[in-house]
Amino acid sequence: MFGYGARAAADDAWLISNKQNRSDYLYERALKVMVGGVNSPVRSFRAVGGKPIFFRKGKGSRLFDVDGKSYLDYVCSWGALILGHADDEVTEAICRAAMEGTSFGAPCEAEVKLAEEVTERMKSVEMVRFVNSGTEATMSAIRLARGYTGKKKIIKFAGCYHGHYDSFLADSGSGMATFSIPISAGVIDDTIKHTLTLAYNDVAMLENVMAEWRDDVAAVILEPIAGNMGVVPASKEFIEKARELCDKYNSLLIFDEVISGFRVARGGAQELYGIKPDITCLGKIIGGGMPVGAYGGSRQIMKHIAPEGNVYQAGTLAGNPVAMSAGLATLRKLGMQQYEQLERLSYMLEHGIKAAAEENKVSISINRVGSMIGIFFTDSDVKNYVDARKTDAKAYSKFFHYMLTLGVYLPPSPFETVFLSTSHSDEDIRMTVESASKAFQVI
Ligand code: HOZ
Repeated sequence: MFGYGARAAADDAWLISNKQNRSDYLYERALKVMVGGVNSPVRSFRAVGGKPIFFRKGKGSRLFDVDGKSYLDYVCSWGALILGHADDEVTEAICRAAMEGTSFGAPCEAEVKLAEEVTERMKSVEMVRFVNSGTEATMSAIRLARGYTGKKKIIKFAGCYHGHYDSFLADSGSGMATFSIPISAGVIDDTIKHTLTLAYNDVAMLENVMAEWRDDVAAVILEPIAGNMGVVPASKEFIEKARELCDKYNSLLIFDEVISGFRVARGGAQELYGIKPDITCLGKIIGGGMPVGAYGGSRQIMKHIAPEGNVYQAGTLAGNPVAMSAGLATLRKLGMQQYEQLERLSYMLEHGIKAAAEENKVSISINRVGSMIGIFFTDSDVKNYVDARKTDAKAYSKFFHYMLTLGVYLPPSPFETVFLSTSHSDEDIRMTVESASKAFQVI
């Protein structure tokens, strides 16, 4: 039936006779061989209940599950797919690169081109080092900041998520928020004692703590537009103060733009705020859907990394031609017109959902920056993690499942971001708002 060969034919016969769908069947098999049936916690649906959906393919704004049902996708591989699924040019770039070899473990042309594209777009980034995930990028950025400054402490903010490196796994967003895990087991006190976690957007707290630890802070790391506690943008005052204090105390300012980089503007969130961080961490979009990460900054800082300096970091698949080509094809398609289109559609979605909620007397609060949207089921503004946690998680779950039955795939957690792609159409948005309106009537 699906053309998967003899095993699939037998499976199909079994599924039909047992009236079971293929997604549930795969989930059962997955549970036996993969922890929670998944390879990353949030996608398990544990936060919203029910079973995760197994997908067969994606094209444009749509995902198709293994049972043939299609969904409008607002996860977009957690923001990586800004052009939508299987964009023709990105796919072609991947295939062309793969046919000439997937990894050389040696330099290639595509990595030079992608580095040039990134440094041209982000003025604070003169040099870049490619890695294979956002976690690697932030982990390496912290090592660089410590090696460069000779200091130990890092300041981070509750609700921001910087990947799963030990130093970051306290009061963090994404899966840690979703599953209410304050500090990950396995992270030892000796490591976490050098992490100071403060309230996001709290200028006074940052000033006080920086003054208290004035000689010890290697870096302040933040998501300028937090996308892992829902969407919570930093205030301009907060970002400016972080820059000012890092300069004052000789600490490095690290922007984690793994999500916001090249999503909210051509030059990332730093372009919107007009602030230059010392180190920028990237991921997602710069891999065009392939695994990737990067960190970059001024020549002066970056030259401390090996082989020029003594901060060590390495990677077998780093800069591989497939991921580099996919990222390059993606960035080259992202000009002003694409950002304007994303803004227009995202505005339509934001206002459509707000109006539908109001009509149905459902309290929601929406934060949006470009094509990043956070929907909170609360009537108060959301400016930090404490505010974000006031969202009615049960209402979100009901909303999520109702939307799913209507063919709209939202993030399976109230603490993640709704992403749009350039493949989403006006009609997609209209259909989504209509669905939201129906969902608000029943939740
Ligand atoms: N941490 C990512 C979301 N911010 C990925 C979640 C997942 O795939 O489960």
